[in-house]
Amino acid sequence: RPEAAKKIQLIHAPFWLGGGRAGAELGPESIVEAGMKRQLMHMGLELAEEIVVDVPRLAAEPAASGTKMKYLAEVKEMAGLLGEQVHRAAAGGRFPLVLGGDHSIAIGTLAGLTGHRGNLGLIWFDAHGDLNTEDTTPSGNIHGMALAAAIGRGSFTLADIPGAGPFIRKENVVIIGARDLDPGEREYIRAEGIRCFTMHEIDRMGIHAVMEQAIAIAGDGTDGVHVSFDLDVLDPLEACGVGTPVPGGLNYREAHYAMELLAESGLATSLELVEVNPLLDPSRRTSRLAVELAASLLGKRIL
Ligand code: Z70
Ligand code: MN
Ligand code: MN
Ligand code: MN
Repeated sequence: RPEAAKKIQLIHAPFWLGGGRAGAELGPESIVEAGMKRQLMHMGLELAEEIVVDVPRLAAEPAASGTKMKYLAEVKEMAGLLGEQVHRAAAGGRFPLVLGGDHSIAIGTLAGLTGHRGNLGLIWFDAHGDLNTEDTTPSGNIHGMALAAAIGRGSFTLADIPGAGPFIRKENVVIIGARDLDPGEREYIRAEGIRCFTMHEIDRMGIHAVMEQAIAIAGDGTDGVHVSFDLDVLDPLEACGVGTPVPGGLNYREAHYAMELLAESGLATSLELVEVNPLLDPSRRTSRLAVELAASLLGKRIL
């Protein structure tokens, strides 16, 4: 079992411009209202004073920015500000727990984490690949390019964010739960041998074997592992409050079991929960799920 209880640093990243659909900026508040702090304290975890990053919240559609990437200037600003806070938390020995926001916030989280750790592993739970570039994106939405930026693919990468460290090595990246990949993403995953456990692999191997391999890949020679959790990896029947629902995702038990295995491994050094859009889920069930999944990753057990 992992060592002493960690001190958790909650960081709100109320940003929606990377997903192009308003409502994701309400995710952090919604997740806290669903009981995140209560739950973590109940588990005996220490909480640092939470941080709300002052990200750009409104923007006119970019005029003549000369790029297909929507709101690029705002994404860069957000990533710089978020990265600073994440770096400070990690350097201070706290466990960064970042609440999004659309998935473009991962660019900020990873800028901060790589600024502190030179060799980070990355587990990317997502229905999507988020491996598009300016040239392959079908939408222009930067949340669909966040993983590409992290590994240095494309014209906009982690290197464009002040304070970022080295790119994440492709060899230490794992995608879990993919079921909606664009042609350019599929081609790249095949050509580069990116480890991608699609829903097909999860059905074939079971979530236990998938997670064992994922933990081995992300942990191989790395000095920390970041878990980037897009709630749309879950089946929309379990979590409807996401911007881009895709049928056939992880069920409640698979997702929890995956988090429990990560807790047992003691490997995860940071977590982010993204793409919660409470406007699409008046029941707030998706936000409650986010709380429960974080709790499981941080060591909550049934017995
Ligand atoms: C599509 C694109 C995406 C999240 C949707 C969708 C990407 N591949 N990512 N929702 N989290 O526009 O690039
Ligand atoms: Mn995503
Ligand atoms: Mn540092
Ligand atoms: Mn997604």
